[in-house]
Amino acid sequence: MKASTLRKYFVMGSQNCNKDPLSILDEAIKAGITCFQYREKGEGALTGGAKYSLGHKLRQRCAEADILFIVNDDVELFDALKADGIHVGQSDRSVKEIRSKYPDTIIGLSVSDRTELEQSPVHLVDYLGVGPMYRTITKKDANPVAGPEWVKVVKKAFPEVPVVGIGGIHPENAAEVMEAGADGVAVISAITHAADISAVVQAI
Ligand code: 3NM
Repeated sequence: MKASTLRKYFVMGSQNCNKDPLSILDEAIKAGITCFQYREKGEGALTGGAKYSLGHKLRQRCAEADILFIVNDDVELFDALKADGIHVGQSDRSVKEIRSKYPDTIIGLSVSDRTELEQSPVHLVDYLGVGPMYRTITKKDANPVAGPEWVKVVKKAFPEVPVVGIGGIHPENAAEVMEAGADGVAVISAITHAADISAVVQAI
């Protein structure tokens, strides 16, 4: 994948939204996001048919706009929606297993510290999600803040692998993450809770 595709990476599930997720995605696409991840997870998240149904609509919107559509964690949903890729955390399905079944799909992996990085099959993934950059209230079980320094460490260890920072990123601190060497920034609440989505996406 082209690293520049990660530049403005919007992550969202219905549990992050206080208005219609489809209209939020539409506004974000119009404003210039470069990648989208459907992350229906945590308190209040949809399950089963409702999760699929929203995913299907979001997937269609991304296909129409030619925006990469990534599914978080749920391999069956990724398959059913014919998503462009899947993003997994350390305790989700194994990267090796996913790669052997889907040789050509985009796989993203979250890494939060050196031990995770050392133990990860980085050669099998297309990009790394590194965080949390800053304090986040969106992910209740987030690891301790690693900060933009963590981007530098990961980029030094794997200069060829695209890296996207995540966690507490908003227009005022996004540049710091990019200056640390990230290829992009991934945000949830900065966009889902924005009074003016277009302004926030452009400012990022
Ligand atoms: N992963 P917000 S932090 C989904 O550190 C997620 O791996 C993280 O939400 C990690 O942009 C996080 O609202 C939540 O802070 C990001």
